[in-house]
Amino acid sequence: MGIDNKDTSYDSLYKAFEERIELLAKLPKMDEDNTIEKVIKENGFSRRDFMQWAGMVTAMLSLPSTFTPLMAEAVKVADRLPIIWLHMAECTGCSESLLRSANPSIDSLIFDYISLEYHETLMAASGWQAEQNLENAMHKYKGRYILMVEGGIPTGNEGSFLTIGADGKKGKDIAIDAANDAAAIFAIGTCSSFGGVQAAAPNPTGAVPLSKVTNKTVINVPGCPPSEKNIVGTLLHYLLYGTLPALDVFNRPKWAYRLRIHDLCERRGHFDAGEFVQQFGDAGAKDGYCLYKVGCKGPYTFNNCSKQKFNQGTSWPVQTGFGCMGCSEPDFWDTMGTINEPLADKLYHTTFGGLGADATADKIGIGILTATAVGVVAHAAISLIKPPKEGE
Ligand code: FSX
Ligand code: SF4
Ligand code: F3S
Repeated sequence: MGIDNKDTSYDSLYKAFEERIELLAKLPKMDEDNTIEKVIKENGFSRRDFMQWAGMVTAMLSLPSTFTPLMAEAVKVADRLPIIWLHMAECTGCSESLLRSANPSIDSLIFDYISLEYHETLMAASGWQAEQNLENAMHKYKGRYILMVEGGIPTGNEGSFLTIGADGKKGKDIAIDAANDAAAIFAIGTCSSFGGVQAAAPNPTGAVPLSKVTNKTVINVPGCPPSEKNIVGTLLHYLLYGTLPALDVFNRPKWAYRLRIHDLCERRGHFDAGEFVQQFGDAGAKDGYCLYKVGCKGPYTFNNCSKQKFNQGTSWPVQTGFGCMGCSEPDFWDTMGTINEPLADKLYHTTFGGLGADATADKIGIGILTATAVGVVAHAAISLIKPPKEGE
């Protein structure tokens, strides 16, 4: 954002956000009878809960707490932005994780409130009517809608592995058309961001990331699935700034994917002290030791799970006692396995082409290296493949 002087720039940023909210408020409300207050109240949340949530999102986006009331205002006008959500090749876990929890979080309620003009899992329409709805939404909100795509795009056999509707329209063509007229494009989940499970070797359908079929900028929000916070945060960031966020080398928003899982992990003290779970169920596992030796890929994975967690902050993979699988990294199905073994033990076909951690595999196993050295090596491997992108 080019912030030189903190106080002044926050003042001007605050003003810019206010102007943006005012502008959005002038756009037509999609459903006159709906208000965010109503949605929140009907689902058993108080205004206080809502403001606490707004404070949390404000902090997550690295904004000062004085921006909290503005965040709450921004949510109110979030229903002015029409959203088209496409499903390609995937498991629908991204939608499910966001929308189908037994106790909906405020994050998922935001999706009840915003204008999801087209979402195959949620809409009542089917068949011809559904296809018509998509065409209508793309036409009516041309250049103004946000496109969210879940799933990899099969391109093999000219894209015929994924066809939708009675006309057999190819998923690839639908995604390209929808991207052409979108104001902003978000790839939701690892499949859409990087290809995901269907792009894993031998990738029989030729599945590719969304960014490979459109020339427009795609913001990747990976994770299999991504947390509801990262999806909603990406939307609110766009809503407030009106521009795309600062991105890392894989086009992931830096505010969410800047740090490694390992950096803020609650078991990090045990890693540094050389205290590892050697096998599931052992004494170390009961004491919450580090899961590196039973396969945790936290040192190689950039995401905010260890801070933001899932299911309203209830838990996250490592807290449950199972290591991170690296699900927000490109090609993690092929490169981060075997799941229950350290990456360092893999001697072939690895993310880093045998660099860094791999070279030390046997040494870690027989305890020659200290835990700190493991950290240094892991870090070195990451630095080799992920040079930071300059500029915000
Ligand atoms: Fe992929 Fe989303 Fe994994 Fe599933 O659909 S990111 S397979 S959780 O749900 O795209
Ligand atoms: Fe946490 Fe995994 Fe790092 Fe251990 S290796 S500290 S469990 S992220
Ligand atoms: Fe995925 Fe690892 Fe987070 S497996 S959900 S990036 S802890």
